[in-house]
Amino acid sequence: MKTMNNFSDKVIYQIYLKSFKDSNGDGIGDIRGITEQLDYLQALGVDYLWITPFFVSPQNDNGYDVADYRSIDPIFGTMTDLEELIDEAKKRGIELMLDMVFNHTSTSHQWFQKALAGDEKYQNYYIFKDGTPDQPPTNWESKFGGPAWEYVPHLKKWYLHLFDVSQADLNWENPQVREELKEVIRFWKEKGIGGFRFDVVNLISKPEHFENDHIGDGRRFYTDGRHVHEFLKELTADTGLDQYVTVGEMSSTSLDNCIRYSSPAEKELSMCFNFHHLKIDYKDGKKWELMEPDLMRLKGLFETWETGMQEAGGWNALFWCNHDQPRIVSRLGDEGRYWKESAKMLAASVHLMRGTPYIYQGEEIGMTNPHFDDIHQYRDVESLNYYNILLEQGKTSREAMEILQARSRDNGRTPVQWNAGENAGFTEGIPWISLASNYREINVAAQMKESDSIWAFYRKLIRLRKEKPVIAEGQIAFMEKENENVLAYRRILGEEELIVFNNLTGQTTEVCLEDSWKNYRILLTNYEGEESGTEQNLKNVSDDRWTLRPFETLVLEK
Ligand code: TEU
Ligand code: CA
Repeated sequence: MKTMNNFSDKVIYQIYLKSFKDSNGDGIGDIRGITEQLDYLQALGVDYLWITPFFVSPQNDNGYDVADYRSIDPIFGTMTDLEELIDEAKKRGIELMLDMVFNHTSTSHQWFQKALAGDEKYQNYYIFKDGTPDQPPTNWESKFGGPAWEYVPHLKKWYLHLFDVSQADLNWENPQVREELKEVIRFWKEKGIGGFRFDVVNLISKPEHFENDHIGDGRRFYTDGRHVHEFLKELTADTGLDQYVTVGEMSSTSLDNCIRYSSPAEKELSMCFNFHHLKIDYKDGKKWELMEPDLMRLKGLFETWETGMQEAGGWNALFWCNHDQPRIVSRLGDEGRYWKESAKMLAASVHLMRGTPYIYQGEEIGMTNPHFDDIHQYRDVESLNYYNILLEQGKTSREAMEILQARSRDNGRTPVQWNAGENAGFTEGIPWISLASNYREINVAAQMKESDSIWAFYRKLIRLRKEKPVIAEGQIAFMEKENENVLAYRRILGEEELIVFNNLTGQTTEVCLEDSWKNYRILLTNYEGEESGTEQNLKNVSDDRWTLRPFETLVLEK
């Protein structure tokens, strides 16, 4: 039986396979590359590796366009390589979590190919609508830009694609589709996979009637759709997924729905990703318009989601970074003077909350955005589409480039910087995407040598979660609510208590101290040379105010 305690002290590490480690010199990260680095991951202390899709795919969306759910794309290796990885990982106490892209398949998938050939059974696997070329069924937009429908002249039908034109949405209303997908889960369970991530799984249930959206891009008609909870319950019950760690990626979702997706009593999923906290620098909610981060909004969202999930028994996935996001140190931290402090502060601020922390490859060494300044350096289909859309909207190429430098998904996809050698030790060939040029300073080898590196700090946070039940299971309550500069909360479990302050800014700032806290010990700070001073406390402080330094994290323990 799944209980929250089975995974509350676990930490999950995300591997974007293409950019993690290349073992054979073709410039593309691969499964054997992960196996080579298992000792590194064990030293860091993570429990699960979420690996982005390695299934056979045309790679139009780097593997999120799956053409065969049961086979490994040869560019990433073989089934034998994967079996070896599973075994070697288990030896180190690490489980694999696979990425199930079940909202859509590649149009190269044989189901779609049969549909195109006229087979009605397989047309019912997708969302085809009769029509004429001049009139798409609705005015919905693809999340990668342009219309969400594509016309197939010889069928006289349109098909729905919420993402790229080569990613056709599956018809979950068709029970045969649901059975096919359950078989995929059973197949990977047999191989010894320990968990699953479900890509945009809150988009799987489309409406009964398709209508135009006059106020948005169509998402309100299919997000957290009418049968999504039933479908997830059925998938979980019929494949025994409640015994596994599962996480759903929830696009533009709501708290109420995420409570249902993740409450143990509902038996849907273990936890949810939501992205509201990563839109606090979107001007008017638009990803492709820049704005300074709204820190009050960030704090408000954390409070709403943390306390809302806690009250109703839901569970959050905690994260800043993934393969779709720019690097957090470049976004909310400081790439210069306070690079190290800000990277550590950002780490502490989410790792000490209630939920399961995710670390995205390279985050643990403070990797930054690459600041590509030539469109030819970009690889991502979304970035390339939007570059053109921005130009069409009248932006200059320089303005469009500035936006990509801040917002492109490729910012998080540059190769992991392993060492100061050629190509940062990622490949002996030509990397499929350029490296960030700072790899001689920022790399794993350098960080592992240094006792108070960002890497060492992440390792400490992972260890603390395992040592201190108050981190894994404690209640959370937010403090300093009116203070724009500081994200602060307390964690409580029985007699155990933590007080956590994070200065989100590059300036000094003050927080309120309660008298009793002055006897608490300092569990953690992120300033050089002070992290091991655990017997210190604030006893001699006479004031009820305390000054935090730029990007300082201060954690007091009762
Ligand atoms: O992403 C879903 C998603 O909606 C966003 O992350 C999206 O890429 C971004 O907001 C667009 O601005 C998932 C995967 O994580 C992503 O890599 C895939 O491209 C996408 O689904 C389609 O499978
Ligand atoms: Ca390779």
